[in-house]
Amino acid sequence: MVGDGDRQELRAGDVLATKRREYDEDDVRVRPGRSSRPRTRTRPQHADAVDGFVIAVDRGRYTCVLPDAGPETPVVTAMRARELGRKSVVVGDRVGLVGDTSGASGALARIVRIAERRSVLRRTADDDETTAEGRLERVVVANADQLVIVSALADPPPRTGFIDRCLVAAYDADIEPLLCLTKADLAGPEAVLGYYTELELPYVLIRPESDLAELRALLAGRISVLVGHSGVGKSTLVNRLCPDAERAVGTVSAIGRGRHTSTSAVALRLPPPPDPAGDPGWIVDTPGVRSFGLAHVSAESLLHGFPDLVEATVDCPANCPHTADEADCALDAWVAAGKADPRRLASYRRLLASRSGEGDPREPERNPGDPLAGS
Ligand SMILES: Nc1nc2c(ncn2[C@@H]2O[C@H](COP(=O)(O)OP(=O)(O)OP(=O)(O)O)[C@@H](O)[C@H]2O)c(=O)[nH]1
Ligand SMILES: [Mg+2]
Repeated sequence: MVGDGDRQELRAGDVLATKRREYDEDDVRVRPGRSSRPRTRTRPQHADAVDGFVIAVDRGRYTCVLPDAGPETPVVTAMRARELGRKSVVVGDRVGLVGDTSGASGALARIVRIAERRSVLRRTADDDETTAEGRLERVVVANADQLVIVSALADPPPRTGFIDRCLVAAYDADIEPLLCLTKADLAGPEAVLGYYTELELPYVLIRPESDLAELRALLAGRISVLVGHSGVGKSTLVNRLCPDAERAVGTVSAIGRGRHTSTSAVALRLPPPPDPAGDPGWIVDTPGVRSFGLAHVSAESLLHGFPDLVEATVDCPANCPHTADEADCALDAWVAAGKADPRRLASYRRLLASRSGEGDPREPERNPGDPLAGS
């Protein structure tokens, strides 16, 4: 740095030198870059924010629990700070909270930060990216470790196409799938399990009086989200897992469709495991969905939901679309050689077709071979 004293001396001695001094880099006033400009007004630091975990969202109110809260600690109700912009806050989000986090009646906190998400489970209203519905993307839940795909074995009948879609969503979001087959008292699991033989897909069977120890062990220490059609028994299962949950349970109508008894996603703390030091984990009950739109998943990523087919594609020509009319697609030979179930290939191709706007939009997840598939 040149001090003022130096400058005085130069000015006194030589005009040219003074001029040259004007161009010295020490004299250049660099405008602070955009990123380094303090933005305290629009982006407060909120160093005092406390961590919260979002367990429910209802009309702009977010129910959060603090990290060390026990089951008896009151929950904190919060709203989103305006500075979050359009960023949505969903169940499973880990957030920063300021304001009144006492949980006292009427107290309201503010969510000022959303932590980076470990995983994001999304679905779209339909499969076609070019329609408004296809672009309408919903984040179902953030930070889930496990996707529990709940399918009843009867009433309503299982739909392997729906399960296949959930598998695509799970693998795409880096969430481990678990197949949960409910109402095993009404029908056997053989048909569904047979369809997934090559997949090594973990599964549990649930009947009204079944022991849930195996499922509890799979849920311990993780955030698991239940997805499935309406009426398959998600809330019934949550009530059995968490006796204090008191989730509303519906009736399944004569045509085998539930009535969407649950209307929003809610995370519930699982009871402590036998090892009290262990983290019991969380289970998220979600409202039944009619379909699981996959417009947000690229055609290439769809294949990740079909690990039983992936290996075959190394023999496909470059940029193979894997469609049935592609004569050189190696998937046909793979299935013909008995290395995968032809119904799985058909299901994959139905998904490919559905993404490009073909296929039957009314029954996108019903595969031939499913019970009632032809009706
Ligand atoms: N027979 C039999 N019925 C069951 C079983 N599990 C649930 N149910 C019945 O299925 C119906 C629907 O159960 P819910 O738990 O409300 O289903 P849900 O998946 O939460 O439905 P939505 O909230 O609408 O998505 C209820 O009448 C339950 O009693 C089961 O294992 N066996
Ligand atoms: Mg429910």
